[in-house]
Amino acid sequence: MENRSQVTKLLEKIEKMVEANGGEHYTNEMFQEAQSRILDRAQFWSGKPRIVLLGKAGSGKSSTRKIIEGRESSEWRSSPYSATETCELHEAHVGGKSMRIIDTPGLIDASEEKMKDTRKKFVIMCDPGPHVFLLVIRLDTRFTDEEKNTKKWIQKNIGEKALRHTIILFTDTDHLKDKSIDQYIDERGFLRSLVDSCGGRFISSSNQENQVTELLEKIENMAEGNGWRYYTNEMFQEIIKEAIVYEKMKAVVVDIAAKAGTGAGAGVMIAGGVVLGVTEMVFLPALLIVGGGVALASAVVAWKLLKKHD
Ligand SMILES: Nc1nc2c(ncn2[C@@H]2O[C@H](COP(=O)(O)OP(=O)(O)O)[C@@H](O)[C@H]2O)c(=O)[nH]1
Ligand SMILES: [Mg+2]
Repeated sequence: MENRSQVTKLLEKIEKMVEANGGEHYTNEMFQEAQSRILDRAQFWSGKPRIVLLGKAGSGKSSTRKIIEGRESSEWRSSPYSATETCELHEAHVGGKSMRIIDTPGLIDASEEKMKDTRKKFVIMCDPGPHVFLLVIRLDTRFTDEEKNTKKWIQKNIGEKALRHTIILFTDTDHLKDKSIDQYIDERGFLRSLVDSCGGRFISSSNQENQVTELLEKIENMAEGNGWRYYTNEMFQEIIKEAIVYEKMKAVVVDIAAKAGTGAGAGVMIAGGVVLGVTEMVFLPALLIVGGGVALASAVVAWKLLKKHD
């Protein structure tokens, strides 16, 4: 403090702040609340939250992932385009925060069959459920009907409440020219409605310096609003359950194949059939008791059953 006028200014500021806070002062309870929020946030990040990238092929999902990972500068045009063929699980660490990112091929514009296959893969990768859907939308396009129906698509194929876990990221914002992003959204009913359904959460890739910081903040605030819970629904749980059963069955079949001929295989298979409680497996023990040779044959039958789940 250099002089008394500074002291006066400080006192004025304090007065204003106290007034703005409705005359409340900082209590021990407020301190504890702030402490527990800090703790919740730290716990959230140490659990490596799972983030799924959604959007059309070429919308900028992989570029976004690389920017979060700190692997790519924002010089878009310099990087050659290579389409992501399947779901990929990546880990990113930013300023002491860790997260898992599931990069996906275009889902919204894929055929029903491809979409279901990709959905199964990303659901398994983010077992027991994702915390965030990062929906990447490129502005440099004439929006197709599929894109205009993104909201409905998410509700139908991911689930009604998935929008509560969704943040939109707009890429290729040079396309805005003189418009603000808000103007651009307002001029397009489907974007306005989508953004509103996502609780107004969106960021734009034009803010390149702060894009990641802004994203992390948005993720944190949204997760807090969702009670730090990840998203799941019956369909997700069913997919995960099937995958777990599949893995167990595979382990049993491999074990049987290895032990065939010793007689030990039959025991394992029976135990496996009972433990798993898989209806398709019920008839297998009968075949197995006969002996090693048959055990191997039935392992092949089981293997074929497994293949059906692929
Ligand atoms: N101009 C511009 N190009 C972008 C932007 N984001 C991605 N790209 C480019 O668009 C192409 C497709 O991006 P990519 O991230 O692979 O799309 P993905 O198929 O959704 O993973 C690449 O050539 C990127 O360099 C952006 O915000 N602005
Ligand atoms: Mg990609």
